[in-house]
Amino acid sequence: MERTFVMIKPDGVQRGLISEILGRLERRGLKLVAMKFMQVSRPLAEEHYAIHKGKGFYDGLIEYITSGPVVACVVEGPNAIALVRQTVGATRPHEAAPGTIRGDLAVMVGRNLVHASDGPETATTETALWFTPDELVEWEQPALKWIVE
Ligand code: IDP
Ligand code: MG
Repeated sequence: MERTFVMIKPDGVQRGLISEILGRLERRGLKLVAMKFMQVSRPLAEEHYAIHKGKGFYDGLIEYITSGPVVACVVEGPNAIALVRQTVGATRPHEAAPGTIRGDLAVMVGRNLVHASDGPETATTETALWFTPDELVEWEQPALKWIVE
């Protein structure tokens, strides 16, 4: 079973879209294994977005992510990484398909509501960056037998 890291960015929290965004992932059939509501420190934001350092939007991105609380999560499921990226939609909301979170709820790349790991490597490193191993909860979800064959 695959796991991926998801974060509702400060605009999602400020706009009251936590339940809307988490609800879409929950209803899709993904299993929550970790979640916390937190203010992101500058060092954490810089490490999380290290790959974008030096790009024109980097400073604004760090300001954005540290501007208010976020909801950090890990979700699990078959092909969870691809499923979540698909449900989140394209980076630029005007290119995101209707039915996706960004395609339905956002208009600008700099306020695109949610982060999701883009591959197995980032899913692993981002999960380890945002959560300690004991924050990942092992639990049984009987309804999963109706979702995962
Ligand atoms: P992703 O979030 O879809 O994986 P990335 O290309 O990894 O997209 O970019 C990370 C984040 O940086 C985006 O979600 C967005 O918040 C921000 N970002 C990317 N490109 C731009 C831009 O051109 N202007 C402003 N912000 C940007
Ligand atoms: Mg990315």
